[in-house]
Amino acid sequence: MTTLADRAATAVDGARQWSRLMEMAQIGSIAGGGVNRACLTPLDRDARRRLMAWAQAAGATVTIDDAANLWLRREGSDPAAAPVLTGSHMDSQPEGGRFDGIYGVIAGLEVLEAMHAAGLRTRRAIEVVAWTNEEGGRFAPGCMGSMAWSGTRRLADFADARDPEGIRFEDALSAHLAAEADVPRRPLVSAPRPAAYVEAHIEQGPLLEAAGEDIGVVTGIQGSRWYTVTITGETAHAGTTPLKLRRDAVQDMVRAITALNALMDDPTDVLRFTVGRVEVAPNAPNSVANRARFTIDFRHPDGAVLAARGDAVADAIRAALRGTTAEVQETSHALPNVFEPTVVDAIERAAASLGLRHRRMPSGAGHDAQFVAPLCPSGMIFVPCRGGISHNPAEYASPDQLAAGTRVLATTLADLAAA
Ligand code: HGY
Ligand code: MN
Ligand code: MN
Repeated sequence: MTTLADRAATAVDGARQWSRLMEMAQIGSIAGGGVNRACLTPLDRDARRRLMAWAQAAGATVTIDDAANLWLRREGSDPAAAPVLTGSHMDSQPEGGRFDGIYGVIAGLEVLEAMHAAGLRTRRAIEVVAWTNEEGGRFAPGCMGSMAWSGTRRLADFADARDPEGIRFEDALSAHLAAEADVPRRPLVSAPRPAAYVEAHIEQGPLLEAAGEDIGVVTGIQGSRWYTVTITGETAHAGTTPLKLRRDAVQDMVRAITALNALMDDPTDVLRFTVGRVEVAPNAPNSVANRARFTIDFRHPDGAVLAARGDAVADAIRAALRGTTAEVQETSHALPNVFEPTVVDAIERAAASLGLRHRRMPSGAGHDAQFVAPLCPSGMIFVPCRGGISHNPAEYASPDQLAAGTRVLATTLADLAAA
């Protein structure tokens, strides 16, 4: 006897999903086959409008909340029951790929579409969410939409975050909400909270492909701490000022990063330490820099390491400086999380029922799921991506790999929405 979950998985149309992903990939496309689609931009709004139209044609209702999180809802037979939630993000890195984030949103839409086409009605409503600013590539930190929705941080905490052009997050958000004023609004904190959350995502690492497996059943997400460091010195003439009199912000930034490399040294190569953004002022070849600003992205699966080394960042920087001063601002701090068994087990059952090769594995990348997990049973489904490449235009997953992930998602959501 085929169950509703079986019928939902069977109704998933991999070609339709691929076609939509390729259509989304045209919005902000860049050389090398990738995308540059930053949050709260006209490109982001173009992609969202396309998603809204597809969702409405599939019988879903569309709303947005005060953080511009975008919600697609398929009603269940029991209006009083808490919904089951899926989704991911639509924003990309500046030199991002065609699948990071957007796959999880399109996969959620595909499940709604499959259920609509097959005339399937689950007890619980199913909602698909596109979280605002997961990447943090424009405004740091990332995951602002899911952190504001879950109450991890107040939306107001992000107001003064600025993008590389100096635009404030609050101003970009206000302009975006005005541009989407025709879309029905829902409260940022909506009741009831979801019964469960499942996010489909490319692995962004090499393990599944190397093992010849189809599905990653994600057990948890490593912790991360982000900082913005501003070093202030004094600008001076490059030709006349003796080095011993200089307060050179660039030279001290180099000294600070060298000290951080020593602090973050890990012979086992488990720890992740990245300086990905550097800004210099006055940024002229023949003026000594009076300001150097850089970001730190530090990650580790062990909360004790994350605390010990993360708490030593500011002192390590200040001890390295020669004549400048440093402001060290921690912009986000996410503890390592372990997903509780409810959703993890459901994903594993779904992968097994579809005859897919699967493994349990942690996530090295951060995801909105880590901020949803404290509110409801959560989990993630990984699909392999070529060479583990991500945050790179060469990012790739095949139509069949993505369809397999979406069939696992459909089965899992149907299972959870019947519970
Ligand atoms: O940075 C991350 O881990 C995510 O891909 N935004
Ligand atoms: Mn992502
Ligand atoms: Mn990403």
